[in-house]
Amino acid sequence: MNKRILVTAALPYANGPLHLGHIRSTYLPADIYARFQRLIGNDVLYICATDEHGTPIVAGAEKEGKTPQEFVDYYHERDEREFGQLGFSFDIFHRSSSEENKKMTQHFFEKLKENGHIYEQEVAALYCEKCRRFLPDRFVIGTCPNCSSEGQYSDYCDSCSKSLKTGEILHPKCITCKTTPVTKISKHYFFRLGSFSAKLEKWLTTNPYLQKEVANYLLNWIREGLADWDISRDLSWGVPVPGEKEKVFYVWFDAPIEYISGTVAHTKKWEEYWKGESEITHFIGKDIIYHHFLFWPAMLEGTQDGFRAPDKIAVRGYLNLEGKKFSKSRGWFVSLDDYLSAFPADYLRYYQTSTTPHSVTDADFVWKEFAAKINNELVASLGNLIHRTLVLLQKLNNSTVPSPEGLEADDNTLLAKITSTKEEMEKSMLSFQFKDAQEKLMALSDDFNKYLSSKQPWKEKDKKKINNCLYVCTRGISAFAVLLQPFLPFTSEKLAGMVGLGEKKLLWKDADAELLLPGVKIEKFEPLFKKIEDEKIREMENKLGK
Ligand code: B3M
Ligand code: ZN
Repeated sequence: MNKRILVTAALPYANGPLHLGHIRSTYLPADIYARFQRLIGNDVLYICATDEHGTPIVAGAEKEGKTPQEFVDYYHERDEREFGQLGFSFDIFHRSSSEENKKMTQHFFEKLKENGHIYEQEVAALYCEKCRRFLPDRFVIGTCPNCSSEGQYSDYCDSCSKSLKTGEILHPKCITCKTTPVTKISKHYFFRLGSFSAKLEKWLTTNPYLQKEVANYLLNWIREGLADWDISRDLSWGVPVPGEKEKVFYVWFDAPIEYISGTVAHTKKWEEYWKGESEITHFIGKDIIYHHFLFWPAMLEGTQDGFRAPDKIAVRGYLNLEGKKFSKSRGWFVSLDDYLSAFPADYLRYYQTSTTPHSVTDADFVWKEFAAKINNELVASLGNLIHRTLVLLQKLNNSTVPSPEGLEADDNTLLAKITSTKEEMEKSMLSFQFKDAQEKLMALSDDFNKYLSSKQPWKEKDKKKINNCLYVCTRGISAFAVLLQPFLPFTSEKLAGMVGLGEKKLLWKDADAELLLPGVKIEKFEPLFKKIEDEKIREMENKLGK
């Protein structure tokens, strides 16, 4: 039976270039999952978009002398292109500033208000009389009360790495005109998150798919008491609050709603995915747990409009770069652009998956490790196996897939191994254990290499034995063309094309079937992977910190 599966990946802020950390925690695992679900025949939608509101975007645009619209247009287009180059198979890559999202966000607000989950309260906020506007944290600089460092944002000191509360900063100034702001009262809208505590606690303790380590963390927060959320901002860029002038929703209010709005923009049947029988799965990094496990389910439930809390949320940890935090300002950074101009997308996919278990543990991106993984595993095992097989087929059987005849025990054992690998991988994939699944795939490649080395068909005199060995190896090739798809889509496409399976719709269940029929000719082929040279790695290492 076909299941409906909705997959989302956290929306990247349209305020800077994507880097390798984003890929590992979110977009790659979500893509592997979406591709796999399609391969097993499910009805999948993979939704993503740029997150285009919020003060960092307004601040970023001002700094570059652009309008917020121009600023987000640039990053939306750039993110979409780079994600495409990495093979991310979104059904739609939408935008949180869209008409659909404006409508849906306002609808959520109206429903939540109607149901008594929103209240108004006056708040004291900093206001610049010269610029005639309220100043969000990012628009106020001053002296850090902890380390006396000057020119710090009012919410965070970059020099002592401490978060600051509103009003704590000393000698506050407007970032634009350097005037000292005044305090002014402003009406804000609050969402009663606290009143959802019991419901959220129940959901966290009974949903079997949530990671235990994450759920426990959240239960502690709930027990400490959840504060209500101020969901409005005095700003002109964002989704307007109905009935208000110069007030928009807080970016974290409209951003998750865009998961729905993107679906609306993609299909008229959006309600089947969000309200009907379906599996709603979010992929996120661990820094946004609070928003997705508390705020978002409460918003969904609070509408009483047929929405429900997500079914699954896969959370992953951060990525460091050569032992240190990514930092664009310090040049300790590898943008996607830098990566893609040096190496194939599939190499990154392979390496990142190999360092990412289904947990919140952090990982380190190390150029030398990256090269070793590619060279020792993709090149030396899988690439070598496929190339050796095709060369032997050419030399020993006129490039033609032979007919098997009287297969022996070791031949059959290996064929059975394809089936068991497929089944075990499937279990891992369904439980988000993509690293394990990829390792199983590579173990199969190692088994094939061992088989080929012990069979030595190039030395064999018995034509029947040669044919059987070549036949078994071609079964391996077609299996890899299928099983590689979620992980290395470009490679699997190339491989399928090379062996004449390019036109065929390959399904997961057929991985252990005889896809390459005896008599089929495979004449044109080339190595799937290229060895990474030390020189190239040194070049990448030398770019860091500059
Ligand atoms: N734009 C990015 C982040 O904090 C943020 C995610 C929104 S998901 C609805 O990683
Ligand atoms: Zn000002």
